[in-house]
Amino acid sequence: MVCRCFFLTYAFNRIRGIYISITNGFKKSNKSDSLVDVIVEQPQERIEIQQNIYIDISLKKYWNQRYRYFSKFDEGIKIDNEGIFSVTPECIAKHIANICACDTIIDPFCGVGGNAIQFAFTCKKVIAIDINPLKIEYAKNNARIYGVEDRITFIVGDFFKLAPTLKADVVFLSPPWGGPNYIKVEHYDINNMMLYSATDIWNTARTVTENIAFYLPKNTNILQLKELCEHVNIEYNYIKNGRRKKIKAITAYFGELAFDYS
Ligand code: MGP
Ligand code: SAH
Repeated sequence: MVCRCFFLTYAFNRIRGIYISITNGFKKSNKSDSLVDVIVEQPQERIEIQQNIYIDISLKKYWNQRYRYFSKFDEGIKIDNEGIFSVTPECIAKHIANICACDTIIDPFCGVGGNAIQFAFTCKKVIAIDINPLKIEYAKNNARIYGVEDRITFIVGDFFKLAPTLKADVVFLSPPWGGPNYIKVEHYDINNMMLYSATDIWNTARTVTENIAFYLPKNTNILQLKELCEHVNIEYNYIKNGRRKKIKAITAYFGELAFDYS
């Protein structure tokens, strides 16, 4: 007989601004005569961003950098787990926005808006797309805090499906890299380690324009970028902390962006 024992408890305690929630995971019992799935309680501490918005405590190193991501963080920025480990630091987003300045730019993986907000200061029109409606809700909120909500067209959708309907001068690509573990390999394979292969993303973007900026892991296998297109300019994106410089990511520029960039 297969019996399934299912119990779920949810405890919620407040300890000095940090909340503790109890999430559940399955553990198979080692009884040979029956298959019993027991839910094991695994305490997961969470950090409260705003009322009812939390991120996992395991992402604390990103939380500690929140003002790097959004200098106006305390004015009501909304962000989630994926948002906080993926957002482009504000000074890097500003820099990329200056290089990508144009009439119409598309940010097809906009997340919580780190790049889209900065594009709104340098481009006439910004189209910000994300497949996750919550990201678009947060990106809109965050754009409002920076006073640029009205200058961005937000779309919930799948970039690969929307691409044939899009027109723009520049496409900026900041896709999911597979989470914080991207750094565990020496040479990050952009065709096999991301949710979508870089070649697929790049080929889709090229149906819109040749002017592409691609934000990628700092350990990216550079040869793979050259395989996408011989003419590419690769920029290392550093952040200064006092006298120390720390590399955060790379940006590859293609098309006229590669010619313009010096
Ligand atoms: P990181 O290397 O994971 O963390 O991310 P940290 O603490 O800045 O680096 P450390 O070396 O000091 O430990 C660096 C930056 O890469 C983040 O701020 C994001 O801008 C970007 N980034 C990281 N991830 C996991 C993603 C991702 O999945 N997608 C995108 N688009 N950007 C990411
Ligand atoms: N540059 C952003 C972070 C992007 S994170 C910032 O600075 O805030 C990558 C985003 O791509 C995630 O929010 C994820 O929801 C979105 N995404 C994943 N697949 C997608 C798809 N097929 N189409 C559009 N967005 C997608």
